[in-house]
Amino acid sequence: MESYIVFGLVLLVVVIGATLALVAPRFRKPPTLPPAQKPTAPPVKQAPPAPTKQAPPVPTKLPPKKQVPPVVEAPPPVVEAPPPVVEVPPPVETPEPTAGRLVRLRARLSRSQNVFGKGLLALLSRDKLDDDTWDEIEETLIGADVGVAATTEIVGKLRERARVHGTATASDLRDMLADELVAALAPEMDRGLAATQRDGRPAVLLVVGVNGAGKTTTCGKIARVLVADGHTVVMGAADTFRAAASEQLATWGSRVGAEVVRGPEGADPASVAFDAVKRGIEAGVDTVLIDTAGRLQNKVGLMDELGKVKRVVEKHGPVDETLLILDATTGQNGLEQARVFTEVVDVTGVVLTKLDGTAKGGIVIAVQRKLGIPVKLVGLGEGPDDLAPFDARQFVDALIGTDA
Ligand SMILES: Nc1nc2c(ncn2[C@@H]2O[C@H](COP(=O)(O)OP(=O)(O)OP(=O)(O)O)[C@@H](O)[C@H]2O)c(=O)[nH]1
Ligand SMILES: [Mg+2]
Repeated sequence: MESYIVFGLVLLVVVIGATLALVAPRFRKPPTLPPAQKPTAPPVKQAPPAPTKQAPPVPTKLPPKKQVPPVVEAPPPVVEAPPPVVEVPPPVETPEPTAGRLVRLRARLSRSQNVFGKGLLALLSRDKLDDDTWDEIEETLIGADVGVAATTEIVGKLRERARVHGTATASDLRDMLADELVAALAPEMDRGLAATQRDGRPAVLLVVGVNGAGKTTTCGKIARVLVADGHTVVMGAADTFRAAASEQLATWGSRVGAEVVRGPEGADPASVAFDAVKRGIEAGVDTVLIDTAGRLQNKVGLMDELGKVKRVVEKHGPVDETLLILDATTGQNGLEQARVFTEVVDVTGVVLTKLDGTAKGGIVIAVQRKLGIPVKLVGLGEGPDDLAPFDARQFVDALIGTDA
C-alpha cells in the first residue's frame, strides 16, 4: 500500500514537472520575443541594405562627404564629345571688281574737301582774276596739302594759260586747273603692281610704313584685289611683335582663301618673311605679300629690321615691289617719314590710305613730287573693297568736281 502511495506521489511529481517544463517556456517567450524582435529586426534588416541601396544615389548627391571613388567613374562628358564636332568652313568671299572703285572717292572725300572744290570754283568765277585772287587760289591749294612748290608751279602755269586765253570763263579756268593738277600728278607714271610670276617664281611684294598707317589692312585689301583678278596669293605675317597683328592678317587671308604664313609671337620677322616666300614658291602662287611691323621703339631699329627682312627675302630672289603705306591724314608731316623709308628700302610705289577721312587730297601731288614715286593705290575706307587703283584724271575729277 505504501508503495502505491509512493508511486502515486512520484507520478504526480513527474506529471507536475512535465507540465511545468512545457508551460514555462510559453510564459517566457511572449515577453521576450516582441521586444527582442521589434527593436533588433530593423537594425538587422536595415544594416545590410543601407550600404547597398544607398550607394547609387549617394555618390551623386553627396560626393565630397563620403564615397568619392564612384563619382570619378561617372562618364557623362564622354557622351557629350561627339556633338561638338562642328566643321568651321571659312566663308570665302568674292571681292568686287577693281574697275570703277575710284569713282566712290568723291563721295567719300571729307566735307572740307568739297569746300576746297567749291572754293576754287568760286575764286575762278570772279570777274577779275587779280593778284589777290591768284594768291587766294594758291592758299587754297596749299591748304589742301598740295605743297608750296607744286602749288607755285601749278598756279604759275594756270595764270599764264589764262593770260594767253584772254577771255576764259570760269568753266574754262576750272578745266585748265584740272589739266594742271593732272599734269602735276605725272599721269605717265607706271602704276601697275608687279604682282605676277616672273621667271617661274612668285612676285614678292613687301609692305612697309609707320605704325597705324594701314599696312595690314592694305595687305588684306590687295590680296582681295589680286584674288578678284584671278591670282593666287600667299601672305607672310612678318609683324611678329604683336600676336594680334598676324591674327589680323590671317582673318583677311581666310576671307579670300589666301594662305597666311605666320610665326610665333616674337619670332624673327625676317625668318617669317623668308618662310612665306618659300611657301609661295613651293605652292606655285602668283604673289607673295609680306606685311611688316611699324611699331618699334625707335626709328633706327625699325629701319634695321626692314633692311634685314628685305635682305633675307632676297635669298630667294629680288623683291619685285616695295609698297610704302602712307596715312593721307598726316599730311605734309608724313612726307619726312616717307623719305626715311625710301632710303632704307627701294620703294617702288605708294599707297595713300584714309583718303576718305579728314585727308586733303592734295597730299597725293606732294608725295609724288617729293618722293618721285608713283601713288599706285588709294585707301577709301575700312571696308574690304575700299582700295582703288590710282588714276590721275579720276582723282582730280573727284578732288575739284570737274565733272559736276
Ligand atoms: N578710314 C580708313 N581707315 C583705314 C584705311 N586703311 C586702314 N584703315 C584703318 O586704320 C587702322 C590701322 O590699320 P592697320 O592696317 O592695322 O595699320 P598698320 O599699319 O598695319 O598698323 P601697325 O601694324 O600697328 O603698324 C585700322 O583701324 C584700319 O581699319 C582707309 O583707307 N580708310
Ligand atoms: Mg599691321
